[in-house]
Amino acid sequence: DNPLKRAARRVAEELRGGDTGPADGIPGKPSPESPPLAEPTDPREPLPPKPDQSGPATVSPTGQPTGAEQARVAQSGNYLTTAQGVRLYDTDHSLKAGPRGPVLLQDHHLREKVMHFDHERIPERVVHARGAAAHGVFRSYGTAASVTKAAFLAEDEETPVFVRFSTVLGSRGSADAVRDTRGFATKFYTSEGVFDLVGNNIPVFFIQDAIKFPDVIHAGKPHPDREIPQAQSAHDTFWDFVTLHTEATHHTLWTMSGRGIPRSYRMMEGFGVHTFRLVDAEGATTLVKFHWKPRLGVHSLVWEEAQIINGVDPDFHRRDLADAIEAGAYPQWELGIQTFPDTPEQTFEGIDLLDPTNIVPEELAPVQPVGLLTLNRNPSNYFAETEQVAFHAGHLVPGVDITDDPLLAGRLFSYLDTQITRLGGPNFPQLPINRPHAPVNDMLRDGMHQTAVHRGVAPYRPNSLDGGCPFVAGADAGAYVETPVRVPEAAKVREAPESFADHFSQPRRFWLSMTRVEREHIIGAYTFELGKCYEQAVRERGLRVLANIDAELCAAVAEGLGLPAPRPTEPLAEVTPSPALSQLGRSWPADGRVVAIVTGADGDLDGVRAVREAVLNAGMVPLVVAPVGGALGSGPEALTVQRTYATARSVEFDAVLLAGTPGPGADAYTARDAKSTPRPTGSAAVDPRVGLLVSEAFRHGKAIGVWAGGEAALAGAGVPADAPGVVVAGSGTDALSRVAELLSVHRVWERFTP
Ligand code: HDD
Repeated sequence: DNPLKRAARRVAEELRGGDTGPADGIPGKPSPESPPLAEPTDPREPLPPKPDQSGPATVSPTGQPTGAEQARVAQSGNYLTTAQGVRLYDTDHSLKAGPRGPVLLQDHHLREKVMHFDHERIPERVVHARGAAAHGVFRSYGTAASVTKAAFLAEDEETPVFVRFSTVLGSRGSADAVRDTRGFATKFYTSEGVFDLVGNNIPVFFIQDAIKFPDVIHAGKPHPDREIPQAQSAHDTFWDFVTLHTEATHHTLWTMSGRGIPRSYRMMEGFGVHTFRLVDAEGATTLVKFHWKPRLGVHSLVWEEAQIINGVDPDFHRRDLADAIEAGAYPQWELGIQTFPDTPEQTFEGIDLLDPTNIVPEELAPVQPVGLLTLNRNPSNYFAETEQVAFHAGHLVPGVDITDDPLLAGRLFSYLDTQITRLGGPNFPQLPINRPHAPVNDMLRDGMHQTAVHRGVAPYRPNSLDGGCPFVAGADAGAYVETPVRVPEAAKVREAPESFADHFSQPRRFWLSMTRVEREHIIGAYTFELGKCYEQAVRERGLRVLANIDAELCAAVAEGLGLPAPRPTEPLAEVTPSPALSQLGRSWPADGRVVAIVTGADGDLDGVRAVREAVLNAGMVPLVVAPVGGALGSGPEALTVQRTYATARSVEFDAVLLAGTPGPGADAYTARDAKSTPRPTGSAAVDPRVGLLVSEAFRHGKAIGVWAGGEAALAGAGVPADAPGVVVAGSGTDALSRVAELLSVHRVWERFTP
């Protein structure tokens, strides 16, 4: 008679396909005739990989098994076994002395199962813990062959790659759309060994010397006493550090701009940050900076949208990347290089190339395209690939060398070192995702998690017992030979060069290069972040830093904080703006953009069908939003409802189309809905959830198209039908064609500037 037991019995029965109760005619609810949900009893292999997970190479050019091939090691045969391959007849019950008796210690299956589970987690990355990744291919144009002998940059060379995007500050389970720098790390499995380009979506860094990395990260991570706030910089310790340590000013300004809240990983630039040295076959060298340029343009969220996303869909960027690849909308970036003569000063137009807080404006050194990256395959297993991939700034190939940037030097130590803790020992290069596609013969032996069975008796050189193998190569046989760069004669000191002391001219250039609307967003970001600090001294110091960038920026933020605007402590630099830094002013393909088609139960169904087709044909993603789930219409013409008024939220869409929307009393908004989303007073003309969707889309600068009576929803949401970017059309397809034009510039920017 225990009610809990009764409920459990009923659930179990339902799962087995027993009496499910009345179907109520609700689409999707199992009816008594539905097939039972019982477990299949025939043994079968694991499901085959989805199309996007079985893309190109499962075997590398040199015959090394990669990706899906690896599954064979742990998943062959049809029967459940122990880790030792012994078949099991039951994995649901511990071995007991009678059904009600004590569990026996001799249950080796229980102990193995729980022991393995207890150790399933590994330490998350100390920074960049949260990430999403994809496989792809890099095709080189050959344009860099004049400055480097690197094989992967030769003409038409195709190289498999694995790219991991990440946030920096948050833990592995934190949200995607936080204000932060994004990691953009690429592993090239080249024919000459692995090359990692471990970059960010911001071309400068917070610090000029790696010895300060623990300081900047301790300041940015949550406060050590309460471990809050998670995954964000809007707190006292972060602003305390970056305002005392003014070399962080340039990077901080970038994160306060739209770059800190990207719309999608697919719409971010990537940067190698440091200056690298390319080497050609004759040994001639060129200094370069690496850039990734996204085909879809660089686009951002707006702050309110980002905050809502973090609650509504914390996996926003991860989902967007995986969905796009699964749909075949493969994201692409061009790799480009800015080149500079390798002079002893290592400066270009007065800019110190060894200072990682500097950029070189593209107007002074254009970015020259050298190849195309296409991401075309989702990982098959998050842990095995995205989590276990190990990048290292020191994974270099012949033709790519480093410079004396002191930030880079420290990274060359840190990335190897961190893997020892994270991946449990020195053999992480043997993990499938980290394996080079070039032959490996390394004389490294033993250690934790050794999986190779090495042969021979002489893992040392010179030897005669293994016939002298392995041999060392010369440069002509592809050896990595360090460039014999002359080291300046100098005393050992803990000092930075004088040129590293300019902390404000580059931030000022960035600020002056922004359009009006971008500046307003930057002002909003500083006002929010400094406004979240409790310490008055930190806020005031924040304003003093801003005064050294620009008086207008400082005054606007000071006004928001209710504090006086200080005067600059040093004269403002004379700088020429770099229009290439702005995200506005061009148009881009709208591929993969998500368009909501909102309709009522009695909306224009033919119109919805036609516009849905048109959205698909334009390479975008249509999502039909209706009062409840299931289908609209019936028979073969029926349209599947992808979002309901209850599950849709504006932030998921780049544009909204309204095909007639139910007013008050329509079947959509039931008494039950009213209990969870009370109707706000004054908007009785429209379902409040549609009203919210439309008003948010409007506030966030998104294009809105209406037809067939959708105007009522505009009025109900308080959106004027003649506002910029609001299209009232005679048909859905007309509305779409105007909306698609608006999407190519990302947002209706006029809405942000009164
Ligand atoms: Fe770093 C991870 C990018 C400076 C120490 N870093 C890491 C990742 C990216 C970057 C994208 C994630 C890689 C992945 O997806 O697995 N880091 C940068 C950039 C920097 C930079 C662009 C400056 C230009 N990093 C930097 C310094 C240090 C580190 C100065 C230490 C002195 N970074 C690490 C690390 C991480 C890491 C602790 C954490 C997990 C890992 O390496 O594998 O070693």
